[in-house]
Amino acid sequence: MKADKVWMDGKMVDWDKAQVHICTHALHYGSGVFEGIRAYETEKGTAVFRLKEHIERLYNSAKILKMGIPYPKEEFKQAVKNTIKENNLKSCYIRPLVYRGFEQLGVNPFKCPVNCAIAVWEWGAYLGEEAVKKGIRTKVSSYARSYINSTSQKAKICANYINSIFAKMEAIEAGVDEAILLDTNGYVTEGSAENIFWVRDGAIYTTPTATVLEGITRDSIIKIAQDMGYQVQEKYICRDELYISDEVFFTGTAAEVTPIREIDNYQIGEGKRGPITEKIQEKYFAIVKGKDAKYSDWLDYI
Ligand code: PPE
Repeated sequence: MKADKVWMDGKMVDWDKAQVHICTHALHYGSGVFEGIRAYETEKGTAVFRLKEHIERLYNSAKILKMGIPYPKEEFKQAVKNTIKENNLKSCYIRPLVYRGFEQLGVNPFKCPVNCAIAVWEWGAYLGEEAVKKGIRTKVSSYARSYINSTSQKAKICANYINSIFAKMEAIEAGVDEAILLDTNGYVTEGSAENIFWVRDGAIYTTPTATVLEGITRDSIIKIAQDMGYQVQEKYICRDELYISDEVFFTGTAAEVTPIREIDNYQIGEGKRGPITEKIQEKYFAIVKGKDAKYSDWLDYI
């Protein structure tokens, strides 16, 4: 993983010099917020997918963590596009980070400056090329999604990801690809870094957003599926409903649309990518690559 330049507090810095002080507040306490965005190569050049919504969520995350971002949103959006241009990347993953920097340590963050950075790099299929076509194996985690009053799931806070990291480590050591986390009441929430959808009798379901990240891919998939004529409903379910679903899939900027073929050693449907998942996946990839004019509003050309 490497690119040429990283945008740091308004300046383009060499990749190898994009460093912070060891006493950076966020490094010790996770006091930062971030975004994950993708830009895709299209016939009309590189386009960032739903940049506006991602920047909106970044500013909302910062608001929840009481950090004022010292740039207007338009300027931040332009900085994202400039960073892609500066690195000459046709398609890439984009990681904006807003974090409490170095002034002093101690839990109180208010004395520390708010620093901003944007890194971009080439990142292929999150769970592997095979995963997109064949689906992945998963397990329900023994780690519950952080209790709703212990943190904020609406904010993409760095520290939240320790919950995801525990679940992911457990999944990998159990020999599967990804974890599915339940909430503290036992209801299905999401993957370590993906929202979850399931299909039963031709209808599509996903979890309500109260206890999960308001995924931008999730929102895109709901709209796409409805436009394709499917009914999409939000529903709280227990793990057993996933076991008997016809199809299950993950969505996320990094994971895109990834089919799930196994959960806790239960085969899901035919044990491969399901037909509805495949149709939605095809549509999603066509849209992000600028091949569907109906959704051109979602693309921001650099
Ligand atoms: N839930 C969580 C917990 C999550 O981290 C993500 C994105 C999603 C749902 C899907 O959200 P969206 O990307 O807006 O559709 N996870 C990001 C980070 C992944 C990483 O490993 O880093 C991502 O997909 O970019």
